[in-house]
Amino acid sequence: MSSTVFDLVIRNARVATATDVFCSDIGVKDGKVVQLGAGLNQGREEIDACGRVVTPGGVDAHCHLDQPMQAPVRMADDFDTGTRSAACGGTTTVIPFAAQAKGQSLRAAVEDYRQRAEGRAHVDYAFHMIVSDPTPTVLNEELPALIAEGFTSFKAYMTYDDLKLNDGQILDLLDVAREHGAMAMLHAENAECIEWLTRRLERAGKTAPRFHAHSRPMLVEREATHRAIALAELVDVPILIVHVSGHEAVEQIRWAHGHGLKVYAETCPQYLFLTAEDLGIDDSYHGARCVCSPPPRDKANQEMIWNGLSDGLFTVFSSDHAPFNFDSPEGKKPNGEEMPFRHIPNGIPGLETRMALLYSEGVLGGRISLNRFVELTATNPAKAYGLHPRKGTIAIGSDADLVIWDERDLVLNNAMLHHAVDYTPYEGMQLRAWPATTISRGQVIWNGKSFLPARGRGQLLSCGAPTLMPHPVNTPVFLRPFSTESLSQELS
Ligand code: DUC
Ligand code: ZN
Ligand code: ZN
Repeated sequence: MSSTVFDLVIRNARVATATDVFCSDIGVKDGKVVQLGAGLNQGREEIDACGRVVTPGGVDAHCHLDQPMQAPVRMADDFDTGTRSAACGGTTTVIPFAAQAKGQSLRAAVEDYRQRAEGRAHVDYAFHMIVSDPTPTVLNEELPALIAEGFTSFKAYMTYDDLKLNDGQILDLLDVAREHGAMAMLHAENAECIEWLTRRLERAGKTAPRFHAHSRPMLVEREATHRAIALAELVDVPILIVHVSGHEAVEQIRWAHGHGLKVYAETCPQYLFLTAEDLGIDDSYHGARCVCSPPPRDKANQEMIWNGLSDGLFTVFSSDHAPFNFDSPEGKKPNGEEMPFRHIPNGIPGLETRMALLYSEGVLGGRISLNRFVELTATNPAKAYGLHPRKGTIAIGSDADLVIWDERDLVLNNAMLHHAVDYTPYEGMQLRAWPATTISRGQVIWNGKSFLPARGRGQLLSCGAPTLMPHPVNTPVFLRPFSTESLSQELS
């Protein structure tokens, strides 16, 4: 290797992986990391990291880009603006959702989504599927074939009228995940409870944005989380519960871990940095900006989520970027009209801010280690969705997807962001770090000041089987209510 001419050498890096922090140069050739060590040969291009932290590029395993919506609602970010924004925030792999509409073939949904991405992305991407219509053809033919082709994860919804599945349908899907080695992601909120509460609120004239949070209390998330865990136990398959918002769902996941069940969990910045008060303390419409599901909770629950990040409960930290403009005919306040909360598009932008928020408050705030930051934002999402070790780490042979971190004070505002959304929910927040450089497969695409477009360079990644280790049983193992082992025998 001593005669290698590198395309790029990053000198004097403080390299952080999920397990180590060490000082090294990083030699890059043909888009891959090919050498780590001191005093590497000259590269065609050189960057001096000056002792700054270098992490793997972020893997945002839960974001929504250009996902078809019911007219007139439309997502503000497509693969161009979404991946531009990701890159400027230190994320070099995104995994958005190819969503099946009811009555549509799953294959057609994936093909449509492939075309939406084609030639537009600045960073690499993979797709999860959203299965909303698990017909026999989907279960027996399309899904197994798509998993074999490298689409190895799917999301099932327990709420939203146009997406939700009943327990039997979820069991069928989990069975396919087990048989074919896919990762099943569950959106856990009880649809019936939400509808019942929503109607009551509407009858009382309580339709302002803040009542969105009243319609989805933690109980509805707790119940559905418990049910999702039970369904997965019945089928004996790992699941990943997405966007966990507070302590009631956390307790269910701790319970599952205590019983040795393979339940992984994801949380998102909105559950650390927003509360239900951001949806409004009075009936003003400003809070529509922060309407997302599950809704943000309160300060005490933020602490519970921080605890889960630091003690290993959570496996993945994603943005759940769901980009709707506030003031636009296609957004939250269409043509200036204030909508009842039921009709406000659910979701907030967060692709660009995910990494810096966690680095600032988590790492520099002393709540999590640098290793845990890397694990949550890059390594584990890559493992969960079969992209590791190509993505999510800094190792010989992995893609040279890298972030050099600038530890400096800054005030977040929407004007500095690169998404196509007209607001950020984190406007005015003090941050303590931002990516100085983002490198995607050896190419600098963000230099701390300017975005260097690489439209169409992002590749569709083929995912393998999940490679996450089972969650450590770190709470006492209780007596199991029944033996999954004997159940699996009955099922096989
Ligand atoms: N909730 C979701 O389930 N998806 C997109 C955004 C949101 O708020
Ligand atoms: Zn969801
Ligand atoms: Zn989502």
